[in-house]
Amino acid sequence: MATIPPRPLRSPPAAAPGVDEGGSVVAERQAQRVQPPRMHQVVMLNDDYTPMEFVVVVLQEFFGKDRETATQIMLHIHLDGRGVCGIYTHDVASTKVEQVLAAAHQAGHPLQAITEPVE
Ligand code: TYC
Repeated sequence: MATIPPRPLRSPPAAAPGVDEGGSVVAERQAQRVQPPRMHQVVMLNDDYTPMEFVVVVLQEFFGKDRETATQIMLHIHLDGRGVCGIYTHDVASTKVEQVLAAAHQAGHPLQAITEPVE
């Protein structure tokens, strides 16, 4: 049975000329620049029904806040209508929102959270 020969190791093509050693026209290679991932903030919204204590526990459980910080964020949301709970990659932020909504739904509270791209 025929096997596929390994690809020969080659040095990368020179960037400047558009012609390689064999005379073929080659595409010039772009320097690769890896962008940092776009970040997303999880924003929690105020409502009139969710108990303050529930919000404080959610902020501790899902956002890793200590009790004092969680209380400050909760009071900020209560007074301002919304507040940032944390900033994450898109996947992680979406998971946090799902966790908050599931916990709120299970407890019978209308608490809402959303993600927003940062910048
Ligand atoms: N406003 C609620 C109350 O008075 C408390 C609350 C705070 C609700 C923050 C939601 O995201 C929230 N019980």
